[in-house]
Amino acid sequence: VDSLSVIHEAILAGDAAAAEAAVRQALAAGAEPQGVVTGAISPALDRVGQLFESGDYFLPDLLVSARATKGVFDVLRPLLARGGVATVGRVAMGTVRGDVHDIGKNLVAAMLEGAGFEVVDLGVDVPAEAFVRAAAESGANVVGLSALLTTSLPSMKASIDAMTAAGVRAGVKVIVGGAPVTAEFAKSIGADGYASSAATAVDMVMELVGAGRAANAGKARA
Ligand code: B1M
Repeated sequence: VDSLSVIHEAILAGDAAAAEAAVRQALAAGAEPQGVVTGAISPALDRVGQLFESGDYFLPDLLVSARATKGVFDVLRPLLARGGVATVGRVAMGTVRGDVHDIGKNLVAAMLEGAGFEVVDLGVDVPAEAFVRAAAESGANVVGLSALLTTSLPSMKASIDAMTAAGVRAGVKVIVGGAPVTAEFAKSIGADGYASSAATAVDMVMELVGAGRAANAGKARA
C-alpha cells in the first residue's frame, strides 16, 4: 500500500498517531508536502463529508478525523511555508461568527503560506469587529472570510458591511470561500474575490494583490 493511501485511511479512521506517522514516512520517502495535501488529506476529508452526509459517520467521527488532520498539518505547515523568502503579501483570515469549521480555512492558509504569503490567522467564530480590526491594524492587503454553514452566510455579509461602515473596506481586498459560498453570493455581498478550493484561492489572492507579483509567485510555486 502506498503512503498516501495509508494517510487517507488513517484520517478516515480518525487515528491521529497513525496519520502523523504515515505523513512522516511519506516525507522521508520524498513525498512533496503539497502532494500530501492534495493527494491524501483533501480526498480523505471529502470522503469523511460524504460519509457524514450519508449517515454512516456521526459527529464524533467528524471530530476525530478533524483532530487527525490537525496533527498532520502541524507536521506539514513548516514545510508548506517557504522559510526566508520575502513575502508576497499579508492575508488576515478567519471563519465567520457562528461557525467553527476551520479545516478548509487552515488548508487555504497553509497553501497561501506555501505560495509566499504571510497569514494572520484570526481563528474561528470571528466577530465582524475582529475583521474590522484586522483590516485596520494587521497590515493585511487581503482579508479572507470562510464559512461552512448556510446559517453563517449572513455573518459573512455582516463582516463586510462592518468593514465598510468603519471605513476600512477600501484599504483591503476581500476574498470569501467555503462550501455554501458561490460566486454570485460573493458578488452580492461586495467581496472582491471568491474561490471554491484552496488552490484557486491562492490564484485569486495573487490576482488581487497584483498581476506582476502573481506571475513571479506563480513561477516560484511551479
Ligand atoms: Co460540520 N457541517 N457541523 N462539522 N462538517 C458540514 C459543513 C455539513 C455540510 C455536513 C452535512 O450535514 N452534510 C453541515 C452544514 C450544512 C449547511 O449548513 N449547509 C454541517 C453541520 C450541520 C454541522 C453542525 C451544525 C452539526 C451539529 O452540531 N448538529 C456543527 C456546527 C458547528 C458550528 O460551526 N457552529 C458542525 C460541526 C462540525 C465539527 C466541529 C464536528 C467538524 C469541524 C471540525 C473543524 O473544522 N475543526 C465538522 C466537519 C468536519 C464537517 C464536514 C464533514 C467537513 C468539513 C471540512 O472540513 N471539509 C462538512 C461536510 C462536508 O464538507 N462534506 C460539515 C474539508 C475542507 C477541506 O473543505 O471546508 O469546504 P472546505 O474548504 C474548502 C473550500 O470550501 C475552500 O477551500 C477549502 C479547500 O479546498 N474554502 C475557501 C474554504 N474556506 C475558504 C476561504 C477562502 C477560499 C476558499 O477564502 C477566504
